[in-house]
This record gives sequence, C-alpha cells and structure tokens, in this order.
Amino acid sequence: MKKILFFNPPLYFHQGIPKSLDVSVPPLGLLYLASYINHYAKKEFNAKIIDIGKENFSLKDIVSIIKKETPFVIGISSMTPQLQGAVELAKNIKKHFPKSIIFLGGPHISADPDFIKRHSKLFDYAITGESEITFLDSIIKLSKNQKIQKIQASQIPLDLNKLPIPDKKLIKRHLYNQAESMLFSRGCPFNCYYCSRPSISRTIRYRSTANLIKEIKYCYPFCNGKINFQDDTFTLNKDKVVELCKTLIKEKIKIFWECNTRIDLVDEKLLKLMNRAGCQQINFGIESGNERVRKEIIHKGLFTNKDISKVFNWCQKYKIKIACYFMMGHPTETKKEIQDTKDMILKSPIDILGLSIPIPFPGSPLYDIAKKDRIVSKDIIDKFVLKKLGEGYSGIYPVYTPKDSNKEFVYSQLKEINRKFYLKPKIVFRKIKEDFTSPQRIKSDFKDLFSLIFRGMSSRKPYIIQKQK
Ligand code: B12
Ligand code: SF4
Repeated sequence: MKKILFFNPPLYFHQGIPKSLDVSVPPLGLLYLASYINHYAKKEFNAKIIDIGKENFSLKDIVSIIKKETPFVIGISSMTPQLQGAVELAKNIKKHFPKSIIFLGGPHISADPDFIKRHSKLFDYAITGESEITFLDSIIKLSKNQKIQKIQASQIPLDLNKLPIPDKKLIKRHLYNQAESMLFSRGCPFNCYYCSRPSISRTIRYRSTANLIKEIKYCYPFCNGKINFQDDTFTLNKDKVVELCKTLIKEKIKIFWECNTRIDLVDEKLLKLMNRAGCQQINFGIESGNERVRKEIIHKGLFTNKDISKVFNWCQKYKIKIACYFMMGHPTETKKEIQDTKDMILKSPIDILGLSIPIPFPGSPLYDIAKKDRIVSKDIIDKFVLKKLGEGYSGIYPVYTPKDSNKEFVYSQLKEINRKFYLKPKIVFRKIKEDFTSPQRIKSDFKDLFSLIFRGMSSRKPYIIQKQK
C-alpha cells in the first residue's frame, strides 16, 4: 500500500515555526482529494492530511512525519497567500528527502500555472483545477512507472454525486469550528474583477439533494446541525435551493446554516423558505455602495441600491442575519464613491461586516490593472514567495488603491468605518449575547472587538501600512 501525504501549509514559517491566520475552517479541497483516493483506490493507496498551521508542526516535525510515513507522493495545496509557506515546506522536504515526489495544487497554481516552471526544482508536478480524477490518475501512472506531464489541467468531476463524502476522520475535527463546511455546488461562471477563483472551475454543477442530505446526516453528530455552505453563489440555481429547503422541512431535518450569495439572486419567497429550512445568515458580496463602481468596475450583477435595501428588509422580516463584504479602493473609485460605501455600511441594518481593500491576485482582471498602474511588478509573486517584500502576507502583499485616494486615505476610512460599525449598540449587544451562549469565544471575540475599536482592524488581520515595492 503506497502512502500519499497531503499538506495544508501555513502562511509562512518563521525560523521553522508555522505562522497561520487564526482560522478554523477545515481544508475541504484536501478532504475531497484524500477521500476520493481512499474510496476509489483503497487497495493501492492510503491518503492522509496534515494541516500544518492548525496542528502547529514545525519544519523539524515535518521531517519526522515524512520519515515515519515514507510517502510515495506528497501533495501540497496553496492559495496565493500561503505560497511562502508552501515553498519553504517543499524546500525543506527536498533538502531532507531529495527523491521525494511533490505535487502542487489548489487556487494559486490554477490561476498562475507558469509558477511551476519558475519553481520546478521544488515541485515535480502541478495540477490546476478540481483535481480528484486527475490526481488519482497521475499517482496510478507514477506507481506503474509511466510518465506524466509536469503540469496538467484537471478533468473536473462533472457528476458531484460520484465524489465520496469528505471523511472527517482524516483531520482532527475538534480543532476546527463546530459548524461543518459543505458544498452543494461547484464552479463559478462570473467575472468579478478582483477574483481569480473561476480559474479553478467555471462549469456550474450541483450534487443531488439526496446526496447532500446524506452528508448532512453523516456530519450532524459533530456539528450539531450547524452548516456553512462554502459555495461561491449558493442560490445561483434557485430551483435546486427550493428543492433542498422543501426536503429539509419535509424530512424535519433541523439544521442551522449560512451561505454566500448575491443580492440579485434572491427574492422574498426564496428567503422566506430558506429561513423556514434553517438559514440563519446570508453573506452578500456587495463590494461597493456606489452603483457606477459596481456596474463599471466590479461586474457583480446589475443590482441597484434600492434592490439592496429591499433584500435587507426581507432578511430582517424573516430573521436572517445580514453579513456583507465590501471593499474600498477600487480602480477609478473617487472619494465621493468611497463615501457612498461608508454611508451604506453605517446606515443599513448589516449585522456582520467584512471590509477590505482589493488585492491583486494573479488570474484576476485586477492583477492586469495593477500591473498597468505599476502597483505590482511582473515578478511580484516570486518576490513575495522568496520573502523579498517581507515575511507573511497581510501588509506585505500589495493592495490596490486608486489614484484619486491614496493608501493612507483608504486605510483611514476603513478604520473609521470599522470603529463606527462595531460600536453600534446593536452590534455590541449581539456580541455580548453570543458570547454568553458560547463562552469559549469570549476571549477571542473581545480581543477582536478591542482591536477593531482601537486599531480599526480585526486582530486576525494585522494589516500594516507599508510602502509598495
Ligand atoms: C473556505 C474558504 C476559506 C477558508 C479556509 C479554507 C481552507 N482551510 O482550505 C478561510 C475562511 C480560512 C479562507 C481564508 C482565506 N481565503 Co479562502 N476560500 C474559501 C472558499 C470559499 C472555499 C474553499 C473550498 O473549500 N473549496 C472547495 C474545494 C473542493 O476546492 P479547492 O479548495 O479549490 O480544492 C480543489 C482544487 O483547488 C484542487 N486542489 C486543492 N489542493 C490541492 C493539492 C494538490 C496536491 C492537488 C493536486 C490539487 C489540489 O483539488 C481540490 C478538489 O477539487 C474558496 C472559494 C472556492 N470556491 O474555492 C475561497 C478562496 C480559496 N479563498 C481565497 C482567499 C483570497 C482567502 C484569503 C486570502 C482572504 C483574505 N483576504 O484574507 C484568506 C487566506 C487564508 C490563509 N490561510 O491564508 C481565494 C483564493 C485566491 C487565490 N488566488 O489564492 C478563494 C478562491 C476565494 C476567491 N473567490 O477568490 N478561505
Ligand atoms: S467573487 Fe465573483 S467571480 Fe469570484 S467566486 Fe465570487 S461570484 Fe465568482
């Protein structure tokens, strides 16, 4: 039996010690990959997952793990922000085990396939996109001494029902949030200008309601019915959502869930039904309070500010918490347009706010704009990876800010909005109430709240204003 070892790297290692964002969401992509191998090739392979940041493994610990496990193949997953960690990990493995076979996969390589050419000594192979089928096919070929290409584009799984349910025994489940991460669909057909995600997969596919319900039942004991749907746009196919909600209600499956979607992809009837089926929170990507910016720059649907208020009213009516993502500093955005975003955030009944500044990731249209505006150089990724910009990601990797409003202005606005938002009595009372029902959160919530009020930034996102290099 050949072992396959998957690693989720931290953001970076500092003197061999992993440094991660304070996150508590399991690596779902790796869970899918490992479960697929263990299901379809259980006689030939045994796949395991090591979440380095979560388990706090140093580079030294990793050498011991590899010595013990003697994997046939190693798979490293990486988003762009994790690249320093991924590269240091691969370097360390190659130094101690020069004959090891390392694959790179995940969001970064999918958006920037040329990366593998520039780092071919560290990574033997790379696969872009959703890789369950292509990765298994590749390790089977390698185990038969057949050749495979250095970089391959995945054959994406078209029938999601054929993917086994992610096996939670592959991770230390208790280390993560209680709410279970789940997917009803995969693929994103949209073109939001700041996003590189469609390079993983564009074709939209849903699994059957019965297949999803099987996973909900399997996970129920460890998540207590709390589910976070990680789909990019959960209500893209309203009929599928209606079918799911009706089944949950009919079968009396009491779950408490949240999902991501867009303002123009919900209506009153749907929200009412979703809430009856246990939906407690919707995360809306709004990104700007100004209609010109949304229409001309962001390309995230053609909803108006009136549509936004209408949807907020329905959410309040059906007691669904409103979480919103906004960004400030879009290309061509003026100070007046930033003010529109500020007004929308502070005057709307938003319960949870995610406010950030656009980050030019390779594979996104913003990356090309940022190159043209000389905010990023052609070799930004390699400089970032080799820590030439500094160690870590927040405050190190460049953010985009438009000519009209400089970086200091955008950050000062961001801090002011965060402070005003988190000092709203409604928000403070809700936090206190939530902490009473879940006391283990008190320490981190208060640390975060203080940080938001005094620094204007979450303690989880330690942005520093730094000169662009
Ligand atoms: C859940 C989630 C998170 C979770 C953590 C996820 C985790 N532990 O893995 C949290 C909330 C912590 C998070 C944080 C962030 N996230 Co996030 N996140 C997601 C989200 C919504 C779902 C991920 C998921 O489960 N996908 C489903 C699985 C099936 O897909 P997958 O992970 O891509 O895996 C498949 C393939 O990529 C491939 N694959 C993956 N790994 C490997 C490894 C090998 C060896 C191979 C061969 C293949 C392979 O096969 C997998 C199975 O099909 C995605 C959006 C999305 N739809 O993917 C964004 C996404 C991954 N996040 C993104 C970003 C930007 C962030 C943040 C930087 C945001 C921020 N500004 O702070 C932070 C950074 C966190 C960090 N550690 O550095 C971007 C990444 C863009 C990029 N270029 O890297 C995405 C794509 C969102 C977007 N719309 O752009 N995120
Ligand atoms: S931000 Fe836009 S393009 Fe990116 S995943 Fe979400 S909907 Fe798709």
